[in-house]
Amino acid sequence: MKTISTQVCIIGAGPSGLMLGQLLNDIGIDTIIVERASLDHVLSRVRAGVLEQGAVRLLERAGVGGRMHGEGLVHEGFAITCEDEIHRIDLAGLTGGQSVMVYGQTEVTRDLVDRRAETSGVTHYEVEAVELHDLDGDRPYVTCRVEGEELRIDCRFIAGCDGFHGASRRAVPESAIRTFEKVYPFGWLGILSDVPPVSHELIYASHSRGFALCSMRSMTRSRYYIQCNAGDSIDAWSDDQFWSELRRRLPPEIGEQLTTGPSFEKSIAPLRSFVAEPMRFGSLFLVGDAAHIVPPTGAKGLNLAASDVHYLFEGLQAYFGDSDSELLNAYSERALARVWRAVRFSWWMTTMLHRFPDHAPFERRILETELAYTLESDAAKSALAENYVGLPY
Ligand code: FAS
Ligand code: PHB
Repeated sequence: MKTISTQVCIIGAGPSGLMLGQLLNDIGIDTIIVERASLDHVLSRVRAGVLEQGAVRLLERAGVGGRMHGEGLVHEGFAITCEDEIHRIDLAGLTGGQSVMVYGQTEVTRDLVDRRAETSGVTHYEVEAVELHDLDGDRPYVTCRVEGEELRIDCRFIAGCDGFHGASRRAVPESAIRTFEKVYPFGWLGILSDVPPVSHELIYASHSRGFALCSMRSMTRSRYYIQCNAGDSIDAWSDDQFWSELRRRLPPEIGEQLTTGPSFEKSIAPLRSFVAEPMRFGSLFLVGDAAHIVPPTGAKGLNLAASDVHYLFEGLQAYFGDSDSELLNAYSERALARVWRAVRFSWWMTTMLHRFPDHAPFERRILETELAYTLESDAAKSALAENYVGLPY
């Protein structure tokens, strides 16, 4: 078996792994990324669309702010519709001028992949049989198969950036990990279509037929979602059926403006809330979706990956730069404090805006009142806005 060594072995070349790898490489800390999928597959993923300012700043620090600022859209508000009513949430006015950046995760990933190549970062794609070893000691290692050859990677730390279905969290003894989970009784059916978005800002639609979201990737490429049954297949949804259902969930004055066209991407994502505690096991640190999942309603998944990376990067920088372990030892507590606030917000927005098939009339009335109160109260809208733009790191 061939053996190589690095300071930090990163498992997963999604946003978490690529952001962390770039920040570390840029200050001279050596990393190797091992990724199960092909580069093409990694670059083909669609997923998130909204970046908090903290994530924007982190990406700027990683040297990938150029195209984001050139092509991304700064949004200072969004709308919530309730049947035929339209309510704008003035993010900037409610948060002293803060905004979010609409820039697709696909583009973030492309920018990070290109930057890593420019700065000679080592990434192995299509890696098989990744296993983590000796997490309890200070000489952990990863074994895997690269192009049919067995490889051992000796390192000081392992960053588990391999998402919800990855190997990292599974490498931790069950007795050492505590998980919290809520699975929602519906999914999101999403499409991409090269048609102009129906509005210049996002629209979160609460309707008796179900939730819908009007988003975008640019002013010529729309990203739309409708709440669907958890067991639905995309084969059950033609483009015409999708457009017709989306239009029925929007106020008529918006639905009439909808430009439809062929979808070139169509997928159904299940919705769950999930947190694993703690996020550190000896020399292994769990980052991003490897440690937590949120329903996309609050646009927090990718943004939590960014704040995890921020905390872990600070810890590794102090450890390798000043032999100071304090921030590393605080990683899990710091990250989880922000994770749970985003998990709460994402659960709250999801519960308030979706229709739950198993809710009794009382629950339904309570949620209708939650939404009505939120839309009429400046205090409630301020709380919504400060969570949506992102709580401080
Ligand atoms: P990722 O899952 O993105 O990346 C993990 C990487 O590890 C992948 O490349 C994977 O191939 C690799 N990997 C897995 N197992 C491995 C192994 N054993 N060895 C090596 N590599 C391995 N968030 C939002 O904010 N808004 C959204 O609309 C939204 N939509 C989503 C839709 C879907 C279908 C999914 C799954 C997620 C969505 N998310 C959304 C959340 C998403 O954006 C994540 O938060 C984000 O991708 C997190 O990034 P990572 O932590 O890097 O995990
Ligand atoms: C998206 O554009 O994909 C998107 C935007 C906001 C969300 C979820 C997804 O809350």
